[in-house]
Amino acid sequence: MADIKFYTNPMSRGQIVRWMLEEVGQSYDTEVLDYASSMKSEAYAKINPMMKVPAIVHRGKVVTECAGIIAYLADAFPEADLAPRDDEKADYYRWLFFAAGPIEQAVTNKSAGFEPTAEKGRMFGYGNFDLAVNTLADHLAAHTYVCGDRFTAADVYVGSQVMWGTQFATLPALQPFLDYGARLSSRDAYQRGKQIDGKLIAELQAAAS
Ligand SMILES: N[C@@H](CCC(=O)N[C@@H](CS)C(=O)NCC(=O)O)C(=O)O
Repeated sequence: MADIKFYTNPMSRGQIVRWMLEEVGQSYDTEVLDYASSMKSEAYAKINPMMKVPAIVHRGKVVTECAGIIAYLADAFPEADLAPRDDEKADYYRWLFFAAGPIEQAVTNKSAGFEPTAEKGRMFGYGNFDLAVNTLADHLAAHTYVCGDRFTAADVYVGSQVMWGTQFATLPALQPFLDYGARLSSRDAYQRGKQIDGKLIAELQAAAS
């Protein structure tokens, strides 16, 4: 049994954590949960009372929230060299939280058909969709990775948001997003994660047909 237990569904944000687990290079056990049944079971509610995936358990501690899991794994396995160095911390925390807060909210609200009025924008952490999205795009246009020249764990989260968003058109296909996505998707760990989840998706589809 591996030290890390990973609860996921291959068609979920769990893909983000899968990529990070592959970057970290530690062994982990995967438990695939079904949206309608095992994710809503009493047993899983004890792990994540939100009854959502992903979640990990490591050394008896539960971590949920993709961005939280990614930052946790980067710290727990320093040998992977994905946690920020001192001079990277400002960018690392700033953009990790920006992607998990304002960007995620801007995208999900817009996808759900809701956009705050200009006046109400003051109440929303992201202000308005275009402002939040262009702020991130401007940073990525000027930097190879979130923290500059070096890939860090923040890129797993920010990159996932960007790649997912441009692929499903919930984010505009801005050139800085496309270029950044191309840099990240050529990583071996990203490709391995995709392959594992792709195989799991195929198995689930075969079992359902
Ligand atoms: N804030 C959470 C969001 C997790 C989340 O919404 N997961 C979705 C799948 S992508 C889920 O489990 N949905 C099932 C449900 O709510 O019933 C994170 O970042 O991990």
